[in-house]
Amino acid sequence: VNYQEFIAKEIGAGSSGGSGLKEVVERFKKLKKGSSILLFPHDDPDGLTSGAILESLFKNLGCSVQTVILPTYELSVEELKKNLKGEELVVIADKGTIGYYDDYTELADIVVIDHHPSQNGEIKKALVFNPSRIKYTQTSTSHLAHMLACAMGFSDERLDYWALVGMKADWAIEPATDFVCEYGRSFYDEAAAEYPNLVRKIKGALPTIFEVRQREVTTLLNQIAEYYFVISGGGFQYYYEPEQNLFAYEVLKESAFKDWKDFEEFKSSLARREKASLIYEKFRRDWSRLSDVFDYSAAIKDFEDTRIYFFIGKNVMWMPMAGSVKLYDFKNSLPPSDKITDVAFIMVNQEDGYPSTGGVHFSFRSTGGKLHLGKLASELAEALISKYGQRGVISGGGHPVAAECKTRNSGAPIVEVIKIFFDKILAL
Ligand SMILES: [Mn+2]
Repeated sequence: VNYQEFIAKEIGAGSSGGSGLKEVVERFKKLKKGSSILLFPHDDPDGLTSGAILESLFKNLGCSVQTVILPTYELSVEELKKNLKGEELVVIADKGTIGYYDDYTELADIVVIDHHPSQNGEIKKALVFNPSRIKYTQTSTSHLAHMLACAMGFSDERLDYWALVGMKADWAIEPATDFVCEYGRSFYDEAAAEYPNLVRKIKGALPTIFEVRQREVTTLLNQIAEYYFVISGGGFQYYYEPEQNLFAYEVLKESAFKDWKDFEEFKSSLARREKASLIYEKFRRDWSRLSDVFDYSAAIKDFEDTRIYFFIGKNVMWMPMAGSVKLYDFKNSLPPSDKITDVAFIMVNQEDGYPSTGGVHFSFRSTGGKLHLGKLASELAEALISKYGQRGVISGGGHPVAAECKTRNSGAPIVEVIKIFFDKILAL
């Protein structure tokens, strides 16, 4: 099926067992010129590209859009109330499909566009477009936003490009190794044919943070996705300058799309490129120093087919990305065995500013296998919330092979938090 047919099929599936595309398209079709929208995109590259796509779509419909980018993943009721100025519709993008978002329907019409598995119960009142509501479906929110725009009859090359960057940054596609998630296949095949320079394999370049299965080839799309990952702080607030998430969003929106021939041409075409390259160069310097940070990791347990490794550190910037590289080193050095075929890596960082402005950050990564990391991360968050309260400040969840849990500025003491984690993991 081509992309248009794929979208038509998704709309045809409707609400009974569907992804929700139909209902959200119907709601968006009710928008009029001058309708006002409050948009909350996540502050990682997938969220920011989703935000740029949705903002373009709403502006194309003649609506006025207020976009609010916050450093937290879950949208709290306080932030909603603080920013809501009587807008007709609130759109929450790439910030989870969370049961308590239903409570927000008392304040405004709510649309959730997201690709994460549901957490804290099902959403029943707010409109949701999320194919993972039915069964776990790998994709990115940028792809879902692009589908919505297409279904509304709006598309251009910038939207295609943003969708690709978000998909790459969220690992929904890996052009360097020819991986494409099934749900994104029809879009990707058409986009790859239209923008061959973005996905052509490049040998001899520096491997990006996305080169974890191999280190020999990369693509321009990987380099661009890494660039936006770095200048946005990656949704982890790894900042060299204040509010880099807002800065990255401005760069994304103000830069024109061009059929760049290489990474240098891309960088020199960007809006606000001086500040952006200073941030990127600082990342490059720090990244090159990270190669031995995980040398003191330990295997703590085997769970069915998965060997679980553990690391704890302090002020380790870029931990989840560097850990993803280490994860495949672990997997490649597994002894041949029928039983253990996959590896999980659980990394803990005591963040800069702990305990007043930073907290404890758990990052979970696996190569596959039977351990569902998103479940583990959200169960850990629930255990911590039941002890320390502060839902939304303490949060956790994610995908089967990649998840996060953070205590932020809740003040939860790291020694206690680690103990709660080990009680959980050893009981598996
Ligand atoms: Mn995402």
